Amino acid sequence: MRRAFWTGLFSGALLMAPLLALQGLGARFLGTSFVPFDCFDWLARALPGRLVIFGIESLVQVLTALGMDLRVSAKPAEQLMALLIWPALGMVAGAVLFIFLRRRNGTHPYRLGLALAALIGIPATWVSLAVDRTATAGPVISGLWNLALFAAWGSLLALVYRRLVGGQPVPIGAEAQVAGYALEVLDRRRFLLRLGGAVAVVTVGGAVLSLAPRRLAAGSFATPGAGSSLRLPNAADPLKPAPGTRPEYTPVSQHYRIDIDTRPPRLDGQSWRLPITGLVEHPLSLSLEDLRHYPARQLFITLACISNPVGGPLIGTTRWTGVPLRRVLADAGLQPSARYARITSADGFHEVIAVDRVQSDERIMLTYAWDGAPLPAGHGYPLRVYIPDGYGMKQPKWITGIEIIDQDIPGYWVERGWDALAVMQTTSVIDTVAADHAFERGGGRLVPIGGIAHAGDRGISRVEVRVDQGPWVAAGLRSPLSPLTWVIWRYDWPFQAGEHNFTVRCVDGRGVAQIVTEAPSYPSGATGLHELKKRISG
Ligand SMILES: Nc1nc2c(c(=O)[nH]1)N[C@H]1C(S)=C(S)[C@@H](COP(=O)(O)O)O[C@H]1N2
Ligand SMILES: [Mo]
Repeated sequence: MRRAFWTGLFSGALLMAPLLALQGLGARFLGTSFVPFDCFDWLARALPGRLVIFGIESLVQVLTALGMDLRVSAKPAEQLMALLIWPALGMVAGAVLFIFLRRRNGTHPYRLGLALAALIGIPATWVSLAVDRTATAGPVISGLWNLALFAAWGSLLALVYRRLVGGQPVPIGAEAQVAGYALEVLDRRRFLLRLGGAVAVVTVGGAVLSLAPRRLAAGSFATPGAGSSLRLPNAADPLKPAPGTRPEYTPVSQHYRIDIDTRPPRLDGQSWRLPITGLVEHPLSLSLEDLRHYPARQLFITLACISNPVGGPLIGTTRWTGVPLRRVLADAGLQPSARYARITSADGFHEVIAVDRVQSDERIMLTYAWDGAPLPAGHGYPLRVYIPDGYGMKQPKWITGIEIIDQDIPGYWVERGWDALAVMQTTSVIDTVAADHAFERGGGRLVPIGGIAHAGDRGISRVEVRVDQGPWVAAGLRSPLSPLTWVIWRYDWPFQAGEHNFTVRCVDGRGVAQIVTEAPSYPSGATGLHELKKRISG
């Protein structure tokens, strides 16, 4: 019984590896739906919001504890979780199947293996077909391919049972029994070797091939931006960032990315249209070309995620190009009862913004370019919206429609308990204490300390730094790229060797001080002061 249990456990999990690899291979070369990611995305929607947030926060904590860069590691980690669910499920399924078979003396292993595969495979394939947005093959091909793979998994499991647990009829007579046993062991070994080899080859081969880079469709999202050659508006500012301060203008490739799915939806910019419907005089259906015909507006913008911990990496600055939403709405003509614009996305994300606010704020902008190039696929191609002063959770990417309605409806994350306004918290961060760049001035040695401060569209009027329990000292401020971006600050500290605690705080442009009380990001964005401990040698 114990052998049945352990063999079932291991083989159930192990055989999931080639199954996943072949599913990946199908997704890559046949364009079939990818069951593990689809099921994960479905779970993220179906499970209670609180549980999902707990999952995300735990993941962030684990990655941070491991010293990983969240901007690049969060999505792969999520995808890894989506994959690892399957060996875990395979373990349970394998153990249950083998114990069950053992109890029934191994009758009908194939029938039961297939039944188990159906129990898992049919709902999983069904979910995959229902939520998938990346498959290019039809549902029949996707469905058959994935079901066939699950069936193969179930049959192989049955085969393993027969060869490793079920046992051959034992010859009669003591000597013959020993010989028979030795033969049986040999036979098992050979089977194990062959099976292990096949599993390894299929898994590694499938994984390598399915991860091979894909050539992007011409003219879509891979165009390089203008960032490197762009002359920034504050280039002449005499205050230079302390060495080690993050780049003031974030390269798009390093801009953080947060979205609800394991993979961004891929939209075709040629056939894409923006329908503007509901309480309008003339419903519109705009192409990307139509939007580019409006006078373009460019804004330097700092975007942050409400899940960003104090001092965290989920914040970035680039140049957004688009058309003010109110210009477009004016062409649609609002009916007198129009109150809210409901923006929907290809991934099922949605948010609502008050029409009054749109009318009074030119900066609310349908955005089609970042850093002078079409939005990258992961950042919302072909269209996203910008809404000043709010966290990213209020600002849909991959927009597929705008409907004008007469009542407020909670958006995707608001439905899940996050702050309905999600106004960006005022925050300040120490990026660097550049002990290696100490320099002489006025007879003393100074160590440059620097970082960023940000307060939505409210600006920053003051940043102060404290070393240990000393006084708060004002830092110098660099003029920002725009009133909507972070501000770079710098303080040249009269150097003292030893271990020190550095703390920063700031005041927004309206004179309101940063909140000192520590709060987690859920539900309204993290608050508290950023601190850094550093040993400075003499
Ligand atoms: N359609 C859609 N839009 C979305 C999201 C999403 O999951 N789907 N995530 C939001 C969140 S929570 C944030 S922080 C920003 C992140 O934008 P970025 O990934 O381009 O940095 O997009 C917002 N817009
Ligand atoms: Mo976010």
